[in-house]
Amino acid sequence: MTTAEAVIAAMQQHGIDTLYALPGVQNDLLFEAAFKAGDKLRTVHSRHEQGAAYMALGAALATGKPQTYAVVPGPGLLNSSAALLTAYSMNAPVLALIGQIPDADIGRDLGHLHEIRDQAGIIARLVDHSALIRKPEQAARLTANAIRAMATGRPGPAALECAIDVWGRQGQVALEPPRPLPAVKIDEDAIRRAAKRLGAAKRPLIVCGAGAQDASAEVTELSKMLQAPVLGYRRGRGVLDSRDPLSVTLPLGRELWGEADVVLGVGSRMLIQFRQWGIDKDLAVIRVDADAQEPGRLHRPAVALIGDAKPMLRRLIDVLGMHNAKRPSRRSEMQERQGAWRSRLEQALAPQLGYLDAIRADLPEDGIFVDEVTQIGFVARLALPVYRPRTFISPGYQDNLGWGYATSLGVQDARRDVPVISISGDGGFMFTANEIATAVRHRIPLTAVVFADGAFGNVRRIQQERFGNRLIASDLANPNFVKFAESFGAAAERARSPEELRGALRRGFARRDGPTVIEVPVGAFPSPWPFIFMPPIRGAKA
Ligand SMILES: Cc1ncc(C[n+]2csc(CCOP(=O)(O)OP(=O)(O)O)c2C)c(N)n1
Ligand SMILES: [Mg+2]
Repeated sequence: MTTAEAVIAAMQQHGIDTLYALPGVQNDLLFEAAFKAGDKLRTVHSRHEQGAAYMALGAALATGKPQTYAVVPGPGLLNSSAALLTAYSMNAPVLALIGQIPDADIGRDLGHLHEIRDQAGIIARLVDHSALIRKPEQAARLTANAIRAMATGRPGPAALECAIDVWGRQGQVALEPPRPLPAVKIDEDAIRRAAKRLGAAKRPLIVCGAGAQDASAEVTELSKMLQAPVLGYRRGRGVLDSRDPLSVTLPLGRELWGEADVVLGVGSRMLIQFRQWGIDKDLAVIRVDADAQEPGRLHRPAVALIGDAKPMLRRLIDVLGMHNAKRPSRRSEMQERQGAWRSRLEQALAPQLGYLDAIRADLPEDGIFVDEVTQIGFVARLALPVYRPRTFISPGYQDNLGWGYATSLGVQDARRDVPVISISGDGGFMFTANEIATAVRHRIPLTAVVFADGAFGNVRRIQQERFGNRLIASDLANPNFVKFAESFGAAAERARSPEELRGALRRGFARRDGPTVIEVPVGAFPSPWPFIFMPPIRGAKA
């Protein structure tokens, strides 16, 4: 086998069947191996390396499974780097295969095509696990190690470099079956302490982050046992079905934080809670996290349970059964409080809510919403009902403008069985609008909605409100998005109201052989920020 064939064989052994990629001479022999893999490996090529990397990220977020992208070194790597950074911050298992100049010349600064100083060092700052493949005999093992590292502890991306003259080298390759991940070690004493605290809590609250996405059943059961509201914002949405009155977002979550005596944080950094809302000695915090470093970063927890949320919460549920107090239902109280906040949101943010209601009405229960850094997105994080895990995909703390369209293509490519909606502003959409060509080429049936206000609207509003209307660098000259999308061969239409959007979405979701772009011309939206950046509600900031 060649090095490239060994990498692909190892990927296949680990269930990876798609390579998102943009080719170039350093990786020609990798693509030759991908060609030879035939039906066993789909190669989905993009029009810019950021597109390939965001697609791998989207596929990883939609499935929770490892995904791969391949790019040339130097500019190829750097073009993909914002997506790789986002994969790191989102703990997403994305494996980057990155080309290199001739093996013997790495580090010599000779001026080879795409040479970049210390590529390995740059990569090592972006991901926790990386390696350079130097011969075919190492290739399968290094690939397996990288894929394993992506799923071990706090998940995250990994990268493998391989030189132009190494991909094609032949050698004896021993393919080993994937090793099972180490079983989660459960600290029974810590579980007991957590169960006692929670069992005796008067007003418990559960805070979910992305690390809870695969523990939806357990969080739902705990919520019921404890009558504890479950707060999910951005990446924690959908863990508890929004139709459950105990499922809350901001700003009601902040009120509940202010009242709580015990909080169970599951797979969340809890930065908003500790840094914005405050903490005091009357609130005991229990953390469940795959990363042993995380729970103590901002505040010393009463109990830290280190390991994957699902097995950890399963055990906690078992033990809680022996310690839990009898509890009256909080259903009607929560229904009432949800209703009160909904009316306040409706008073302040009606234009955004109108569009979100239209989207929710036509997006099926298992359809996937991909968020962007745009006005509709900010309100979606607060108010779009989400019914299932992994159906609300939001960029997390990077909040990097322009991630949405290409990431959504990866989501839709990996989940062709459900409709996916991508929302963007006119600013963010143009970061990767070139990838409409990829959607057409690979018949990806994504429906994308572009809210066009002719501005980096968020920036403009800040300049209006805080800088005396001194507008700079925030107005946009837009294409006609309908004609633009049509010129690629995509279906496109314009919708001027929530009602028109509903019709357009229905047509988009029904079209399963190619992409749809819907332009929604809009004016300035009211500010959502008073509901997001809220003042402290207890104690001091951690
Ligand atoms: C990579 C990156 N660059 C810049 C920003 C700063 N930023 C935040 S929102 C925004 C404007 C968004 O404009 P648009 O996509 O049109 O959405 P709108 O606010 O108009 O709805 C900018 C420039 C960012 N979040 N990420
Ligand atoms: Mg805009």
